[in-house]
Amino acid sequence: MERAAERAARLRAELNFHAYRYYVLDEPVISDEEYDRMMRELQEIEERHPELVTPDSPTRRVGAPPDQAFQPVRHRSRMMSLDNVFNQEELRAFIQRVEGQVGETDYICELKIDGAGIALTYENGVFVRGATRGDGVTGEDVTANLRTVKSLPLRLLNEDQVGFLEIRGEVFMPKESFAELNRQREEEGQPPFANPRNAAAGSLRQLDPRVTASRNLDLICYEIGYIEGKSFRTHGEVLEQIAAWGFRVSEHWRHAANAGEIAEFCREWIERRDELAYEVDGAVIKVNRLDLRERLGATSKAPRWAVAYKFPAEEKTTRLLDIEINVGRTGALTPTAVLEPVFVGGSTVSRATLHNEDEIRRKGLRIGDVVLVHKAGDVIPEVIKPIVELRDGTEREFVMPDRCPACGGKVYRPEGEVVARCVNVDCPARLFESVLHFGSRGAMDIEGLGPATINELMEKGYVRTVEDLYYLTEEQLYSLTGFKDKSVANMMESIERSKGRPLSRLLFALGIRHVGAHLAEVLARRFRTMERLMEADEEELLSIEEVGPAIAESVRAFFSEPRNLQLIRRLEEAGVNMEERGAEEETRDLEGLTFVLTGGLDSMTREEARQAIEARGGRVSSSVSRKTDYVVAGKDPGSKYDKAVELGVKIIGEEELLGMLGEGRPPALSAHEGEGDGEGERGAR
Ligand code: 3BD
Repeated sequence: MERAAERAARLRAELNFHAYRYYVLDEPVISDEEYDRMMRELQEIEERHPELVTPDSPTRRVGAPPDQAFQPVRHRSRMMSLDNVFNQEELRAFIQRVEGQVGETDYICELKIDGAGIALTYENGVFVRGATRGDGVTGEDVTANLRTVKSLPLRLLNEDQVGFLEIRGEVFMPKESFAELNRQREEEGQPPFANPRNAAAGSLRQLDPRVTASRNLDLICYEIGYIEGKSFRTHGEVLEQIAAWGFRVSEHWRHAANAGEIAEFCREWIERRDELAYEVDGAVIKVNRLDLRERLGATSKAPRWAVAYKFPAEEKTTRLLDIEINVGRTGALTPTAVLEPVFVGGSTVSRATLHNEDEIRRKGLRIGDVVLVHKAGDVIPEVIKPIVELRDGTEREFVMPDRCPACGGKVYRPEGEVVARCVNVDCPARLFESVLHFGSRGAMDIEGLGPATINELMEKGYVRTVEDLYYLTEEQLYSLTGFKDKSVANMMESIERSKGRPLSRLLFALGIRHVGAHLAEVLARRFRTMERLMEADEEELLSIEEVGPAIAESVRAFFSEPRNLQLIRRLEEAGVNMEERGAEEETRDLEGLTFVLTGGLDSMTREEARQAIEARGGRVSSSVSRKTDYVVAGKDPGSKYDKAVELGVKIIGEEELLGMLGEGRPPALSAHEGEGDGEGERGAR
């Protein structure tokens, strides 16, 4: 027994050391076979003597799922955000501000890894807890999943009596593993992750640690969140200590004596970022001396001693293989670039909209060109320009077809407009898009009505118009690929349920030009029934604050088209609701008040909050101004919160908002009286 305990302790220590050599230093000193042999021996001992298992045992990297998923964890100290700068000038302003306060100083430059922020707790040198950043104050306990990250030390190396330690860093998925994971997911019919950051965050939130273990996550650490009984003079010393404990620290951090050296670091890595195995979206510049950091302090969210220098959107070249035409719901023909897949700005791009014919001319694109593609973070990819020097004469000019590629119908481009449209109302591509939109979540929300089903319904001739959806028979559904008792019953049930949606959803679902989800609600609230809306003349429509001439005309035109009147009649005959229910007892006690929402709410999404406020006559604007009456600050509020403080706009929390939406009266306005419409969007333009 004594011998088994000693042997297990020795194996654990050796295995942890070799994992460090292999995963952190990338310099193994024993063979894989030797490592596996030791691991098996330890597993055998632990099986025979379960009482000998310790939390830092390498056999515990993949353990049982935790009893309850993701308990909230309050961080020892707040995990702050970082302010961003986007160019050299803003960087210099940051340095000037710092040095104006504490005098000339030096800095540490790090790469900003595009991953998920985490905090790791060690007690007496042993890893006991790992949490996501969350909103910076409270994160989620993902200990079991973090244990599977091979470069995470289960026990500190060279620990000299650190009772309590919290280390912060970034969990990330290397570019290659990300691409491989997405390939696999697409094969299995799962949606790909948009970028490596989402993939890392998603992998950390798996209920089963075995899934996390399969994801090839890695970890780079950069900060001590909390430590007992040890102090440091500079950030450089901190990074060296973190590395000495056995964590992976970026191999590219650099000391910079002045602004010039910082700029040099940024310039170099903007150039060299593709050499890295992981995605970076910028550099983090930090004041080196910890005593100066203390003097500089922090705002409510971010330290004043550090800043993120965001790298410009990445640009890559690839080949423009073809230009395809997409026919939208309104018949608009949108040319789409088909690209040789290229990894840019954190994801793989193979298609990009080219907007319209004029854009293609303006950029001078030809099919077959090598083109420059640009993508920043989550924004849609864009084709910037052709590399004219690389042409070999085989490139072809693009010509907009004069016939619709879907139905062969005539394409019409009105004088002065940029958009070419298929004018055939029965065009299958238009019908497909119309049906897809009609059943989508913000519209009639017909669960299970996806693109493949719609295609088949159209091919079989069961759906020739939108309203045909409500006349489908069980027999027809049984004839669809893969439809059995349960799927047929489910589909019938979701179609039936959709009949009860309020008028606002129906108006949006109809796809009337300029009538988006918001305007549909405005119209439904005002007219309450389809009948009343259909009777409304232009003048009445124009009397609504948010309706301008273009919208009024489009609504009138829609209801004067005989085909549309037939559509509505057949929907009604099928039993589709034509009223905005609950409109009678509506209270409009928030009329004239403008709200701005920032941060996450617990009891509802921001979209639900917007709808609830609007249902009571209030307005929700996207930016804070002096005309804003209330800023509703949820969890981890953004810059709108700071703006509200600056302008003296009244800030309320979720509780108070719920009070206003319930029985309560609006709390007293401290800053100024509400005066109705602020700045912000009007109508559809
Ligand atoms: C990195 C804050 C400070 C300790 C605050 C200066 C914002 C994500 O490689 N240093 C790094 C990296 C991130 C950092 C700090 N150094 N904060 C850093 C960071 N080398 N990525 N971050 N974070 C981490 C964040 N995360 C989610 C939502 C909002 N902010």
